[in-house]
Amino acid sequence: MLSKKEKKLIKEIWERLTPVAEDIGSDALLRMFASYPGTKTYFSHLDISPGSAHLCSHGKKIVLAIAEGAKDISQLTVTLAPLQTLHAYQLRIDPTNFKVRLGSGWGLWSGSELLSHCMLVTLACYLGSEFTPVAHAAMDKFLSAFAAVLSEKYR
Ligand code: HNI
Repeated sequence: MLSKKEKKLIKEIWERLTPVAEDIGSDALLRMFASYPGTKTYFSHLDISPGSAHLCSHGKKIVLAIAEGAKDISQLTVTLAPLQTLHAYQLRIDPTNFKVRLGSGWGLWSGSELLSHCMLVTLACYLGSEFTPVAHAAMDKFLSAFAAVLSEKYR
């Protein structure tokens, strides 16, 4: 659960990042493709090389969707309903498709969690010391909730 203060912080961070949505989104995507190559298979119809038009426009869409969700976190399931349907039914992004190493054992992370994780790293790089432990913890919770909603409908 996010406190009122955390929700405010998250909203402010994403508002601040909206003008650089393209940079943030494409950086997070490139990190996901590099660290978890299996995720690239969903994008075989697009040119996802660094700096490409597809990568930039897709990166921007992702960040704007996250920023929109951050405006009213209590309404996340409502705001994300169309994206949930798209990812679960049309794109069929399998939430258990990606096996990654977690600590000493193998764990299963959903695709959206992978992207959330990469997004955290991107934010840390971009925001530097502004990305305080408090902001990090709040963002982690928010992105996990976001990812959970996106993959919830997959059967
Ligand atoms: Ni995702 C399309 C947001 C995770 C694969 N995705 C979108 C769109 C948004 C979006 C916004 C554009 C919808 C539209 O055009 O109407 N995706 C997000 C967010 C996350 C996420 C916020 C995670 C937090 N998507 C993922 C993951 C994968 C993924 C993990 C696959 C590994 N998404 C796609 C694909 C498309 C897509 C594929 C369609 C791309 C296209 O343009 O054809």
